[in-house]
Amino acid sequence: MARLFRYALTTLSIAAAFAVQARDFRSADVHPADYPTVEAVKQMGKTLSAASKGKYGVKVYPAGALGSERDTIEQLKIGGLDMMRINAAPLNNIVPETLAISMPFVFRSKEHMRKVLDGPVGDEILAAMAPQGMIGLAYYDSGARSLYTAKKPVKSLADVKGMKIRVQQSDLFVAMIEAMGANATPMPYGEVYTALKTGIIDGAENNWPSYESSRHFEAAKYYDETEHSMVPEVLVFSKKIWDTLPKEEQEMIRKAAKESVPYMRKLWDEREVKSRKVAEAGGAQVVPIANKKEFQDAMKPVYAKFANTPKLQELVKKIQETK
Ligand code: GTR
Repeated sequence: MARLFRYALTTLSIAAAFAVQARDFRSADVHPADYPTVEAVKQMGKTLSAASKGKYGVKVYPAGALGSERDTIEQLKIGGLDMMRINAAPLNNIVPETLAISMPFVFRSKEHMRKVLDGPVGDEILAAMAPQGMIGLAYYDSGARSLYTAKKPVKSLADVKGMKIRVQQSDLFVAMIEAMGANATPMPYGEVYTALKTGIIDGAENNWPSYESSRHFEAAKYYDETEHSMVPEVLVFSKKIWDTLPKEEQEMIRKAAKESVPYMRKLWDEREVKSRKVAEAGGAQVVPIANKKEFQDAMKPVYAKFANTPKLQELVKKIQETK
């Protein structure tokens, strides 16, 4: 009898183990399925699934299926969305610390940027998201953003004057573009292609992979190499949902996110080269900027206005001092 009872118990616990439902965290991205950010989050899901023995995974909703970046911030804050991979710029107005890594020309190179993000400044900014209901997990690369324009190339600061340029939904980016003498038009990413095609805007600004994958190069053929910002991507988890998970599982998620970073960087480096080729083959013309310094000098009022607290000034200084 006792043996029978034990047998029944074992069978039950095996059944219970199998009954553990795999849960996929839903993650939003505005980029298409083959974009490095999307691929990297999928990779993170695989790592997480292995680490949690199938309890958790990640399902990415690409191509803006869950809305604009601003929409997904709102959903994530209330726990209607588990995760999002977004750019740091749309977080600028909500988490002021993100301004430091979004400032024009603050990073000297890709290596400098990676070093800062992998170090204490990067960690501090991720941690600053928590009071806003967001758990910053990791950063991904986003290369350098340059202007691209439809009707005429930009060779110098004077050429930007009076142009209507789309920017992300960030007051800092509005100020940056206005400091170049243009009129800034904030607008969700998904609306830019049509706005360029119909002439509502004269141009926009982004990195090579976005310029190519969004096909913006078809509507704005001059890629003007201003390289004015290297604002990175961030992987963010909903604090509302995070707080319901045990500590070991939170750590598992964080670890899986961090582990996807080198993979993403590899994909990114390859994609930057490939995207440039595709865009150029499709008619894009690279416009070199002979005097980048005049663009950098024009950003002084932007620093004065946005690096406007001791905290932000300290973060910017730490970034600049990172060797
Ligand atoms: C891209 C970035 C997106 C989005 C987009 C934009 O570089 O990866 O997350 O912010 O720029 O300009 O809206």
